[in-house]
Amino acid sequence: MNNEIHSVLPNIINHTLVTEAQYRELYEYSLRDPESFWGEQAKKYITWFEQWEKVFSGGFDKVDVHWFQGGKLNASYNCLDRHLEIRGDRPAIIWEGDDPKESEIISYRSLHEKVCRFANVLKQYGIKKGDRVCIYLPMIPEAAIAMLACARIGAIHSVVFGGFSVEALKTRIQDADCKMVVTANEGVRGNKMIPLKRNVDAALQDCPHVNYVVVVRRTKNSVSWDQQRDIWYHEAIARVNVECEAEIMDAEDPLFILYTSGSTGKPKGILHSTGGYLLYVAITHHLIFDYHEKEIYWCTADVGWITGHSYGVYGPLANGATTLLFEGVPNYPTSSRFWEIVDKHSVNIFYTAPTAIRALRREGDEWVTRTSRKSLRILGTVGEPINSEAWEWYFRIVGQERCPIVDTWWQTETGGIMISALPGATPLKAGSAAWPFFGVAPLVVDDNGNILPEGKMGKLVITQPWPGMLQTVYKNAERFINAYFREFPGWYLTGDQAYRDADGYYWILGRSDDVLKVSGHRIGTQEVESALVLHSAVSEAAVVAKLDEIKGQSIYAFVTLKIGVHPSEDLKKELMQTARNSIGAIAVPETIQWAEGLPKTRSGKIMRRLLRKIVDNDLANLGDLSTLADPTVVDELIKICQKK
Ligand code: 7RM
Repeated sequence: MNNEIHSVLPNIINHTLVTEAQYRELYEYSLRDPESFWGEQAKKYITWFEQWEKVFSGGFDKVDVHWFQGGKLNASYNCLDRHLEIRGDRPAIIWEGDDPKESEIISYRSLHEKVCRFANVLKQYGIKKGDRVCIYLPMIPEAAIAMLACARIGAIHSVVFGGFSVEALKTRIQDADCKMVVTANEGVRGNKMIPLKRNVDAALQDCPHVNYVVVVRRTKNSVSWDQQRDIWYHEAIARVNVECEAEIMDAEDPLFILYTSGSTGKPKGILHSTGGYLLYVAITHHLIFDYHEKEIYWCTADVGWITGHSYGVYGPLANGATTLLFEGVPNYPTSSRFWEIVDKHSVNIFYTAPTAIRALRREGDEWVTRTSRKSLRILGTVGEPINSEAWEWYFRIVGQERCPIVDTWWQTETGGIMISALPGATPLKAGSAAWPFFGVAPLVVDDNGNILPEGKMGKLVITQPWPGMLQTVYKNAERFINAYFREFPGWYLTGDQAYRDADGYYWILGRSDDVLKVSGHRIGTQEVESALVLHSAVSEAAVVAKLDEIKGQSIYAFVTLKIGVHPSEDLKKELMQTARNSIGAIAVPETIQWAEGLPKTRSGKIMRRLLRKIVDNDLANLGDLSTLADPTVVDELIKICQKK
């Protein structure tokens, strides 16, 4: 992808926390003696009620990893209480509403009080340590408050992105067996209303274990109400005490579940721990964003994704930072919105996704250059590879060639950033995520697990445990092993393709499995296929990625209709609606291609590899066709795809 660019950008700032030489020394130490390294960091970054007995034990061979066993702490205490004395009046959250006229600043003291109150509400309605609470909220302070309130009493939150459909919400509530849902009457994004409460009502028809629904009143519009089950957030918090002691949690007690797509089956409930996770997001937030006291930090990700969890809420708050939460979208009211917010709140560190950068670049420089952005110091990206045009634009136009860019590679499963530059310590190469973070041991291997030389593309694996890693797949230990440790026993399989260059920089090229990244959103091809075949007209569907200039990838669906069904534009629309209903707007195929037949192996497996090549018009590299059950299918598909 970007392998032609090898220009190393000299450092434009100094990382005052770590230098390049220190990075190298510390990195080597962190791998040689992880116990000492992580033990020291755990003392530095986290306030423990009781110290651990062992920093870590077990390993990837038996997949029996434990971090900080015996240690006691509370994530909400670390994000709130311990900051009160030194920075109680400093802003913890700056909230910027969808409407530019709406914003709010919440101090650490005030956030602490709000969290304690809501924690008492949770208790009042029967939520106990270990219970699961579903949070289906827009980007409003109550999302962070609800997360921290769960953490405070030891309940496990499962945040579901507000853009997910009724069906997707339902299956997530059921899988985690949630006892409560926290939602809003409506969400507001780009001046459009999102019927969150209505979706919850519909989902709960099939969720008998949910006893209560707490509803934040975000808009004035009324919603239907179940007197026995529904509770207004503002009424409930007014009725309870402001004091709520933080529960003493084990380092290995789960903090949250977050569902993410895999290459097969339904989304997986990724389970994260309290101690290891919090330490990992705190240290990475501090060092990778070079965070300094009193700086304003903004991560644009929704709390419904891991980036919102780790770098919108837990990482920054654990470090006593000011984190900005934005309810809206980059192009409302205009395409200047991001940069207007940067100026309005004097944002110093800005972290977003390549897809947003590309979309804004297309709108023209004028939207950016009319703003000052002088407060900006560091820029970050995450979610997918960043192409060189987008990188250059971000660097030159947004950052005025003053701000280093940290291209951060990581996953829902890794908890925090795994490969990234340390701004000012790592010379930058546009398009490369650069070097592994402390304690992270990546390797690029071929399909047989042979270590590949520099410059050779292969599968990216991680060979040593790190504190932020997932504990398991919720209630599915077998799937945990199969998805991450089966292909190469002893190593964690990332599912990404990458290579390492001669300077030790990692270049992440995309997924090596059937997972898509559409506008940075992770979607399993099989999920979309399962959605499409729900339609009575569909016999079979195969979904692949098509390169997209803005979204990175778009969903391209090959659909075989049942005998006697006639293809039509209306039917295409129905199928798109089926995907929307079953998953959400992010899963709607950009293209639906009718196909008489799909290329299959003789054992009946769809050869998506071939479909990808056909979609990308890479016909010279179709590869071995001898395993095809019916080779004429391929010729037929090439013909119809080329007609477009
Ligand atoms: C944080 C997040 C994970 C997948 C991962 C990659 C891709 C993420 C980068 C990237 C290239 C990056 N979690 N990915 N960051 N690819 N460069 N800097 O996105 O679970 O939703 O997705 O995202 O394929 O495996 S995620």
